[in-house]
Amino acid sequence: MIPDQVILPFPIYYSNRIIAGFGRGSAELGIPTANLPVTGAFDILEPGIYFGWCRLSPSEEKTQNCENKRGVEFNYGEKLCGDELLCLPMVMSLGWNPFYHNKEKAAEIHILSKFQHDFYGANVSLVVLGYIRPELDYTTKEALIEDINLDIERTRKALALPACQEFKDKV
Ligand code: RBF
Ligand code: MG
Repeated sequence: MIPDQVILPFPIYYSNRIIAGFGRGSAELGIPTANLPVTGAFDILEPGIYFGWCRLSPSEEKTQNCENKRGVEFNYGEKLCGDELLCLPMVMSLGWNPFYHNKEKAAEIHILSKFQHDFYGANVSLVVLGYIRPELDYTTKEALIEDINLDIERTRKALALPACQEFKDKV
């Protein structure tokens, strides 16, 4: 069968605001992710694990931009400070999370950096620079976590290359 999603050329630029996710990243996997609306390029892009750079900033627009079933508190990024506002490395999962059988395509980024507070509603600009692997199903949560840690390692190595450094601060 012909896949219904396409492979796009890198760099892929994307801007939007952070939405509420499934509440599993931090709580269940110990790997926090910031969720993004699946719009524009992410709507048509082939699912998989990607890496690139991202930048967060406080949003002037103080309206919730999504359904918020979990009732998370939106601070619109107003607590972001210091290095949290720099261009930072990120690894992105795009797709249906086969391990969790999601019904909708989700885009979520894990930023390779520590944050003092949540930043639901913050602005995010990012550039996707490369593809790592397809989304996979796993028999255990531990196996998924192990692969995510490998993705993080690969992301660090790839972003250290001059070809990727070139795009730092372009978002
Ligand atoms: N979920 C999957 O079901 N299969 C995967 O292969 C997978 N890979 C991921 C790789 C990275 C780098 C990240 C950040 C997440 C990945 N996830 C994957 C999504 C994970 O299940 C999700 O972040 C949590 O369930 C929280 O929504
Ligand atoms: Mg999340």
